[in-house]
Amino acid sequence: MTELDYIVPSQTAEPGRFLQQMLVIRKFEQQVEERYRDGEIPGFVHLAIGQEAVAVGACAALSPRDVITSTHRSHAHALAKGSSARAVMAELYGKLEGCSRGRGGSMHLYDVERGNLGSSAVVGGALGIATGAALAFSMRSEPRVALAFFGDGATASGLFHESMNMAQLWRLPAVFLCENNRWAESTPLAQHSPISDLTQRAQAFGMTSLEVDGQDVEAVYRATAEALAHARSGAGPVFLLAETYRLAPHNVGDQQEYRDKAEYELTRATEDPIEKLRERLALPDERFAELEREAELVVADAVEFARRGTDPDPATLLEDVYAD
Ligand SMILES: Cc1ncc(C[n+]2csc(CCOP(=O)(O)OP(=O)(O)O)c2C)c(N)n1
Ligand SMILES: [Mg+2]
Repeated sequence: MTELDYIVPSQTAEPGRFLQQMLVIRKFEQQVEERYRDGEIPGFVHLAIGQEAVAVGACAALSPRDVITSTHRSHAHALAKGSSARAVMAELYGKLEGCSRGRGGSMHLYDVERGNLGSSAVVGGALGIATGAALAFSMRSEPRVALAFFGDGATASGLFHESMNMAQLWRLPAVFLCENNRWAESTPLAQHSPISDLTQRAQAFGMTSLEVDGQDVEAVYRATAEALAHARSGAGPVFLLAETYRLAPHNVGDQQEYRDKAEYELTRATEDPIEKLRERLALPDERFAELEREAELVVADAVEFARRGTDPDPATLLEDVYAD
């Protein structure tokens, strides 16, 4: 077993593999929370606990040359797309060995080699990048698709509407994957969106839409495969709505005073995608505990790697900075 054995997407719908990947991501994020609270990780940290099935199911359906863009809640996407736990952890620690060479931190994970065109701290900010990539694939007649992950809150941003409009107009090979966790920071969906059915956002552009239970990793895999096939065939982009739950605060340190505590605890108890798959597979407790231990080893190795990493030289701060 190596760290890469765990992280590289399987390109198959093998549920045992999905479980391993989701466990690595969960343990990774739990460890990040601890390291952050201990002051080892700078900046802000947003965890995707509860949303692992979306990242894992979607990325498993992608072909290796397909690309993704991500958000401020980016660790799960990067790991599911194939970045190693070491490279992502080192990035969170701001080290040269990190996937963005220590310049990005938690909200700016890039790994172009593995098709991750980057995450953005600007809500909706990466949608234009995914649309641009899809335009490039279309102009070069390459059979590739760009998949953008974004949240329900991002559907209120201008760039979302521009990107959807252009992608549909030019029939671009793009998948717009909206992770509807029903919150934009402390604002519930009903207070930031005039419509509760977000597929209506796609209807406004005449775009095909699909809906999926984002807590069911196998369903996410199948729905993404369908969306990708549509986009790859030249039939145009797809808006894929994954209904999911943020089973954690918005960011580490958020007290969630805006959230009903009883409802939150109930959702945590009933909507955990890892527990759901574990039950469906009827996995014996010993086997599950073994998988948990293996995932913890991958993460412990990543933390040690990050701690041993190199601090970037401040004199290089302005290298690779482009401004128009
Ligand atoms: C343009 C912009 N406006 C506001 C913010 C502050 N902000 C950070 S995350 C967030 C909520 C985003 O909600 P959503 O898109 O649903 O993603 P989620 O946090 O639920 O994953 C906001 C408003 C920002 N980063 N960028
Ligand atoms: Mg949200």
